[in-house]
Amino acid sequence: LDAPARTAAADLTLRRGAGRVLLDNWVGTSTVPSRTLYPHQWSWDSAFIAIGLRHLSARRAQRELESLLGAQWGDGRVPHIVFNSAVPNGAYFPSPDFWRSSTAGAGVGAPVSPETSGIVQPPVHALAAWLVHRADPAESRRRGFLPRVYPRLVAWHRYLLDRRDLGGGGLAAIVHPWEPGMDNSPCWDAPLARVTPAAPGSYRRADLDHGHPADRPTDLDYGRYVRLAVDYRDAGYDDRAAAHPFRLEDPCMNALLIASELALAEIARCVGGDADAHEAQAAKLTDALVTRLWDDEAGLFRARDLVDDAFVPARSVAGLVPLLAPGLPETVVDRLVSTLEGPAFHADSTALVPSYDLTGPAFDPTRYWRGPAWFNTAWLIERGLRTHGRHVHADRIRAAFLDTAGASGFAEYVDPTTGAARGARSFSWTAALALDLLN
Ligand code: 9WN
Repeated sequence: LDAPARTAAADLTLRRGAGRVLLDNWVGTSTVPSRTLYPHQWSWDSAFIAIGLRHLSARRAQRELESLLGAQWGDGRVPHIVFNSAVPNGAYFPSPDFWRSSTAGAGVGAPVSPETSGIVQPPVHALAAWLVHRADPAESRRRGFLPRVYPRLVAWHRYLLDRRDLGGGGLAAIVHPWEPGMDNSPCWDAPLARVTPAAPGSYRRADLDHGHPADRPTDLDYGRYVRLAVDYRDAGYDDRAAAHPFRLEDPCMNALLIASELALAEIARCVGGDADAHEAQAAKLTDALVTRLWDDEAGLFRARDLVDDAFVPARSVAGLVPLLAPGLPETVVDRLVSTLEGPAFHADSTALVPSYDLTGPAFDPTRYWRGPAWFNTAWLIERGLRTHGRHVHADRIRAAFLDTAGASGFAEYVDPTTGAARGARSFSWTAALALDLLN
C-alpha cells in the first residue's frame, strides 16, 4: 500500500504547530516534555527534542543536550530527570527530596547540583548529538560542540557497558521500569510481580493532578516503582552494591546503544577519537543483541529477565526498534518487517504502531505503554526501515505519524485503533519528531 499523499498546506500548518509547541515548552536551557505533566528535563525526551529543535535553532538543540550532559554523574550515568529548582516540589512525583541524588549518590559521583533522579533512560544522546551537529556544522564548530560532548558521551556509554552489564553477555541492563522509558509495559508485569509494593500512603502521585487515571499506570505499579527506587537509593545508587531484584536486558535500550555507538564513530572522526573502536563496539553489541534477545519463533526481539535468565512473555514495540541496527542479519530484518505488517502490530485503521501486541492478553488501547501508539517509537521504526531500504513501508509510517501528530494536537500517545489523543497534549517529542520528519 502506498502512503496517502499529504498536501503542502497541511505540512506548513503542521510545521508551524510543531514549532509553537517547542517554543512554548522551552525553559531557558532545555525543554520540558509537557508544561503540565512533566515540568523538568527528561533524558531521552531531550535527545528526541534536540533532533527536532535542530531544524529551528541548531544552537538551542546543542544547549538542550549540553544542559542534560551537564548533570552527568561521576560514574558516567546520565540521569533520567534533571530537576528544575524553580519548580515547586509537589509538581511532579518523585521529586528531588525523594531521589536525594546530591547526598545519596555522592559515593558514585552525583553532582552537588542540580538535583537529579538516580536512574537512567535509553541512550539516544550520541545519535542526537551527531544529527544536531550535521544540521549546522559551522555553528557546531564555532561553539566547539562535538569536542565538548564527546568525552561525556563516551563516559555515558562506558557506564552502560561496564556497570550495567549485569547479565555478563555484553548488553546493558535496566534496573527499573522507568529506565526503558516504557514504564508500565506488559513486559515488566512478570518481573515486577516479585517486587513488594511500597505502602500506598507513603507518597503522593502528582501525575494524577494532570493525567487521566485510565491513561496512566495503576497504583499497584507505582507502589512497585517506588519500592525499587527507594532500595536503589538506599544502596547509594551503587550498581556494585545494589541487589537489583528487577534486572532485564531490553531490546530498545540496546538498539539505541548500537545506533549511538555508530554515531560516536562519526563524532570520533571529527574530534580525533577512535572511530574504529566505536564501530567494533557496535558490531559486538549487535551480535550480543541477536544472540541474547532475538526470538526466531516470535519474529521479534524480547526482553531477557536476568533473574531467571528467560525471555519475558510479552511482545512489545521495543522488540521492533532493533531495526535501527544496520548490521542485523537480513533474515532477521525480513522477519521484523513481517511482524510489523502482521496482526499484532499493524492496526489497519490507522497504520500506527502500538506499544504492545494488539492481539495480546494485556492489550489496552488507552493505558500508556500497554497498547497506545507513541510517536518516538514510530520515528525510530521509520528510521530503521529506511536503514534497511524499506522505503515504502517507512513512507506509510511517516504519513500516519504526521497525520496523527497534527490531528491529536501533538498528543503524548494515541489509541492505535482510532488515532484518538491520549495523555498530555502539546507534548514536546511528538512535535520535535514531526518537525524532523517534515525536513
Ligand atoms: C517517568 C517524560 C517521560 C518519558 C517516558 C514516559 C513518562 C515518566 C512518568 O514520561 O515517564 O519517567 O512520569 O510516567 O513513560 O518515556 O520519558 O516524557
